Amino acid sequence: MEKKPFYITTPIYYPSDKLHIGHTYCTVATDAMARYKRLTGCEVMFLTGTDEHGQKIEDKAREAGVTPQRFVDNIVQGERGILDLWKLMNISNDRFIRTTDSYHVSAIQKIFKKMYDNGDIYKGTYKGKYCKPCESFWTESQLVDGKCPDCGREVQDAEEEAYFFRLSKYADQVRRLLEDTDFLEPRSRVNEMVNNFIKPGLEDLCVSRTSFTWGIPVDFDPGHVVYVWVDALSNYITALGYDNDQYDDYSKFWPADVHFVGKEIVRFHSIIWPAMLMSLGEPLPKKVFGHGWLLLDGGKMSKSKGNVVDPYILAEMFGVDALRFFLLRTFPFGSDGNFSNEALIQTINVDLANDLGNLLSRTVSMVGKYFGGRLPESQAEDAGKDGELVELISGLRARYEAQMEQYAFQNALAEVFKVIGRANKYIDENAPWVLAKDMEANGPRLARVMYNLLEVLRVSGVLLTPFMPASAQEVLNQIGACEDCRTWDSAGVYGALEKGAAVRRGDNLFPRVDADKALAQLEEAAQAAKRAALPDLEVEPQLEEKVDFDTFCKSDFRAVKVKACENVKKSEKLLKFTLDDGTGTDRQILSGIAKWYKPEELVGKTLMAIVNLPPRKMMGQESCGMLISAVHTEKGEEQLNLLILDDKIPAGAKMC
Ligand code: ME8
Repeated sequence: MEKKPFYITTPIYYPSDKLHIGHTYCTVATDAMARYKRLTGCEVMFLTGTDEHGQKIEDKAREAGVTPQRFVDNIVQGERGILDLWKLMNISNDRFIRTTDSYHVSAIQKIFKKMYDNGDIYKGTYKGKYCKPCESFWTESQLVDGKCPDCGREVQDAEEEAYFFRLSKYADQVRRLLEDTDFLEPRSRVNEMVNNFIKPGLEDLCVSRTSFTWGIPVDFDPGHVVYVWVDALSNYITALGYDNDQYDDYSKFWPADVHFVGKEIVRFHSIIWPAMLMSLGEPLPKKVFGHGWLLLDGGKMSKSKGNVVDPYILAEMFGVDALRFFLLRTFPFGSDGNFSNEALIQTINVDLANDLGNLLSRTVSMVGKYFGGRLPESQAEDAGKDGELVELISGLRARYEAQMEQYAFQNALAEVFKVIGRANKYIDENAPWVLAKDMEANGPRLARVMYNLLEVLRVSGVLLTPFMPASAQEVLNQIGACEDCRTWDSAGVYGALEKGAAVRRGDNLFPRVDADKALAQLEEAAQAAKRAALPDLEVEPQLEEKVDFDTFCKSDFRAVKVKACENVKKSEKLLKFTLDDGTGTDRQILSGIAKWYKPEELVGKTLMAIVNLPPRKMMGQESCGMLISAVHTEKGEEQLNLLILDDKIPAGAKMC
C-alpha cells in the first residue's frame, strides 16, 4: 500500500548566535511529530535548516572579521554548531536547507521575478526611519518609544528606492483563510492576527533592500537584495524542488501538512506566506501551528540578556532523551512555559526514575527472579483484578493518537504516564512477592501479573519512541519485545507480546538525579560559561574559500588617483571618492572608512580598487567599485589601512 505523505517543517534558524534551549524545544517537538507520523506508517518529509542572509548576519560577520559566508559556515557546520546540536539531540530531519545553497538562491530569483512579472511586485520608495549611528532603516512600528530599537538613539525620516509586494491585494483572502478555516492554530492566535494586522489595514510590503549586500541579489536589478523573509519563507518549497532541479518532491509533499513556528513569527507565516503563495498560484500549507516560548524567570531567553540555557550542558548532564522528554512533557505546546533546572530534575526523578524506571526494573527483575527470565505460557487471568489495567492498555493508543493529532504532546504523554502509574499500583495490589511464596499454586497467576506489566511497558515503549527514541527502544529490548510487537498496529492491541516472553535486564535507564548536586554543577557550568564569555563559537582565522584562477583573472584591480573626497551627508561611516581610473571618465566609489581617514588627507593619493563590481547604492548614492584595504583587530578595536601606492604609478595601472 502506498504510504501517505506527511510534510512537516521547523522554522529555519538564524545562524547569528549559538542556539539555545528555546530553539531546541521547537526542533524536538517537530522531531517527535515526524517520528510519530513515521510510526503510524506515513512517508514523512521533515525539513529544517538555516536562514543565513540579512543585515544582522552581515554585521556580526564584520565584527568577527570574516566574510558572512565564513561566519555562517562556522555556526552551522563548526564544532558544537547547529548541525552538531541536531545530531546530539537525535533529530531525524530528512532534509536540511541553507538559504545560501545555490539551488535556493536561484529559485528565489525566479520566484521574485515571477511575482514581478505578474504585477504583484513593483518598484517604489521605501519611507522609513533611519538611525544614523547604526545606518539602519526601521519602520514606525519597529521603533521602541520612537527610538532606534538597537541603540535607543533618535531616528530621522529617510527614503530609499525599493521593491514592494502587493500584500494589500490579498488582505481579504488572507482574512477569510484565517477566520473561516482552521489554517492557523491555536485559534487564539487568529484574533491577534486579524485585530492587530489585518483590520488596521495591510500595507504593501517592502521586499528589497539596497542598504546592505548580504542577501540574494534581485537578478534583474543589481544593487537590490531580496528581503530576508521572502527568501526565508520560500525555503519550504525550494527545499522540495520548486523552481530548481536539486530535488523533485514538490508534487509529492506540497502543500505542507504543518509548519511549526514560534508565536512571534506567526505573522509572517499566516499572513505574508499565504499571500506570497496566492500570488504564485500555489496551494497553501494545510496548517500553521504557533507554539509558545520557553521563558526564563518569566522573560524571553535572549543572548543580550545573558539568560540563555545551553542545551549541550543539559543533554550532557541528564541525557538527550531525558531532556527531549522534559521539554514535551512539561509545557503545553501552544502556550508559554517557564523553564527551570528544578523542574527538569523533578520531571526526571518523578516520571522517568520513579514511575517508568521503577516499573521497568521491578518487572524485569521479578520475571528474572520468579521465572528465570522467561514467562511460562500457562497464565491465569483474574478478570476482576486485571480488567481495568487491560482496558487501559487496550485504549491507550487511541487516546494518545487523539492528542498527538492536535499537537498536544503534553497530553499524549500524560495518557501514557497514567497507565504507567496505574501499573505501579497494580504491582502493589497484586503483591507478586506474596504470590511467589507458593509457585505451585500461584505460578500461572503470577505469570499473568508479570505479563500484564510487560504489556504496559511494551505499549508505552512503542508510544514513547517519538519522544525518547533511544531509551524507548531500550525498554522494548529489556522486555524482549519482538519486531512485530513494536509496531503502531501492535500498540493498539492488548496481548501482542508472546506469552513466553524472555526478558533481559539491562542498565538502569533513568537514574535518579541528586538535585542539590546537579543544581550546584549547573550553577558552576553557568558561571564558567559567563567567565568564558568569548565569541559564541570561536571563529578561527582561516583562509577564504578557493576561487578558480579564471574567475579571479576577471577581477579588474587597478590603481586609481583620488581627485576629490568628501564625507557623505547623514553618514558617519561613508566617504565619497571621485577617482581617476585611467579610462578618462571619473569613477565614484563610496567606502565605509570615515572612522580611519579624513577626506583631505586622501586627495591626490594613489589607491588600489576593484572596478568591475556591479554598482551598489548606499545612502541613495551610487558606488562603482571598492577600495582595497587591510583590516585587523588591535586591542579589540578594528583597524583599517588603505592600500596606498607609490605616486609615480599612473592611474589605470593594472594589478597582475
Ligand atoms: O525567527 N522558546 O529564526 P530564529 C521557544 N529565521 N521557541 C523559541 C525561543 C524560546 N525561548 N526562542 C526562539 C527566525 N524560539 C527566522 C525564521 S522561518 C521561514 C524563518 C523559536 O532563529 C522562535 O520562536 O530567531 C522561532 O520559531 C525559532 O526559534 C527560530 O528563531
